[in-house]
Amino acid sequence: MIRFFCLLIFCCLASGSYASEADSLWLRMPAPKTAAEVITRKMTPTIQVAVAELKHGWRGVPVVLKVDKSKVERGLGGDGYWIRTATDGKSITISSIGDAGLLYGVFQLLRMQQTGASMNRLDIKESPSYKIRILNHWDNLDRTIERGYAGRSLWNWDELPATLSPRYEAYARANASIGVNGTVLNNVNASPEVLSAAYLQKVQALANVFRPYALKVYLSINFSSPAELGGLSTSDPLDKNVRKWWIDKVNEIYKLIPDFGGFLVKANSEGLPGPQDFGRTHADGANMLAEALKPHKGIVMWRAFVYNPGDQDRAKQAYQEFMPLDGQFHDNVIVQVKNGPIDFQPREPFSPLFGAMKKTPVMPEFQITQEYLGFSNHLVYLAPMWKECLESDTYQKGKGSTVARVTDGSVYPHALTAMAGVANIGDEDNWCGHTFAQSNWYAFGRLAWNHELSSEQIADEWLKQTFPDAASSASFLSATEKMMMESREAAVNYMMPLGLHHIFAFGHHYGPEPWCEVPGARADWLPGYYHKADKVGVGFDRSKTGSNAVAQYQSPLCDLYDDVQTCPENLILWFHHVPWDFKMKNGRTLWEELCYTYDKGLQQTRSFQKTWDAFEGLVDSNRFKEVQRRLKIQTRDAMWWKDGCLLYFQQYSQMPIPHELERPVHDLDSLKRFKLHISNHENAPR
Ligand code: BDP
Repeated sequence: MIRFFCLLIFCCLASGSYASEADSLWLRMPAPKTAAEVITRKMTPTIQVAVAELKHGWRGVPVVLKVDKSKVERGLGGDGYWIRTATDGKSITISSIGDAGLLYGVFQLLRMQQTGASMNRLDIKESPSYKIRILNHWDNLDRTIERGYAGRSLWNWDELPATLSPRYEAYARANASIGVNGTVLNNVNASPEVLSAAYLQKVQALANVFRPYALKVYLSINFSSPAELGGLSTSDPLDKNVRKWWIDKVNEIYKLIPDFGGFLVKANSEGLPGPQDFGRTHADGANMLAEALKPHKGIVMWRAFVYNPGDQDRAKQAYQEFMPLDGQFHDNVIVQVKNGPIDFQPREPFSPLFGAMKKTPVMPEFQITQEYLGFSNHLVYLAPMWKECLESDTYQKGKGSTVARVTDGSVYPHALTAMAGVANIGDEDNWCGHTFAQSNWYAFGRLAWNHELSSEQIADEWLKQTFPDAASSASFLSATEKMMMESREAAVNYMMPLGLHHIFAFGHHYGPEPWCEVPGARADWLPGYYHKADKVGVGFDRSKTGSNAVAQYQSPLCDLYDDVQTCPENLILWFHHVPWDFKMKNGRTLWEELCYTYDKGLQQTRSFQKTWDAFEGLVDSNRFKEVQRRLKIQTRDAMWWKDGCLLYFQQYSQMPIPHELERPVHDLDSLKRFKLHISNHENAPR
């Protein structure tokens, strides 16, 4: 039952759209026998959703939803909430200054119920680590998805705006449940057409569905849109007509979508147009857009993913291009920086731009879709990887200036803070391809909400909500959590241990091809550029005597990384060209360590299979078989990686694979002849 103290704005309750799709993912709440009692003074579309969620899933004392502008709530901000049990224990109040805060509070309460948290005397105040918690969809208008491995795009542009798939609302609900409050609908390699009048109508239809869930829509734009879509003779950001074109376009967007979030921009990167085409800077380009968006409170997320072919170290380029611009961006611009200096590799050091840009807000971009981590075939839980970056100390404002703290507004008091994740969502039934890939969507949202949550806690929450039946078994919970927690390091071990990076097959980034050579291809798109294997050793020398990328890090990191003896071993080949017989800390040679680590990765995938198989019967058979099938692929791939890389590097090291390790089962020549890819996986030589 719902009681309204005052005005009744909406008389019918939320859509009742809890179709089977919506009840999937981590939102498998058993319907209560009797609907919960919810008391609210105010009704808005967002509060209506909050009420419906409680009625759908809450089994407890009446809940009071209260928009409250008093001091505590003001301190928590519009998305923050306070959940507390009444002194007599007979009700729970969720209060916030904003409707969105109430919705997040409701989802928190439901999550606690689902995960068996203690409900005694609640007194929980939360506000998010980042103001903007945003998914970046790399979805094209033809419904293909760049680096997407879970089917086609959710957005059925042909049918929009007339037909609204129920999945749109289910998507918004899933995001709201983890605190994601923004979504960029289209690929950073953007087509100008997305800004056409026809597409904006479609975008408006999606924005209308998402709005009650406090999910704002943003778009990636193509910098040449004024010329390509608008027919102007130039897209020069300092040209008067170009600036007017953007102002008009932005006004047109806000007429349709009054709460439109803003633009994401990839410019002068990988061949895309940008301000440098006209002799202007990134700041000139970003500020032009920022000015158009400013009156509407819109923002610009300007990406720092830039590098040009040439002989200099690719890892240094973003820093070189962006540092001189620090302080030149308008205050509604935020620079979006990938976690590492190259490109979402299984392990990278953090990007040196974090903390170094002090006068400009900077936001981390993580990749949820597993472009470099086995697509949707490999079980790789990514929270530990993102935490590794967030917890890295940049030392830029003394000890403790972690990536998290230099981006969340605590070290530098920027009003604009954000975290982006490149989505792994498609139209496949289970949304993400691999059931366990859903945990990465979940973990992204949870970390953007609270970057202090541990990876273990997030895994635990996700497992309990995703497998509510199986997770009541303590052994299922501890074994699958252990598997998740190990999985990222396992992937590093069987793909690119010790700081190796980018030794993937050309183009698709699935299998290993350290040998890959493509006549005429850009050097920095080929593995040899990164591993630099020769008779002496392997690895990229970025020390002072090499490319000197170490100099981009603040002391003491620059010295720590510079010295091969103090460089962390898990990054040693990132920063150094290391002789094959170099003595590692455990006494093995580099070559032996490489062999042991590849082998360890393979053994870890085998142990994942064992873990999972033990739970047959506990997990519903569809999901059980799907995960089982993918774990087999993962193990076969790990074997392929290990054999491919070790046999290839052995040509240079000329050293034996330690005899106690499993022997290779492939020949290098047969591996070289075959392109291991998701689409022809089944035909791979065994
Ligand atoms: C790389 C991807 C490419 C993206 C690019 C980007 O391979 O498809 O367009 O990043 O982030 O990782 O812009």
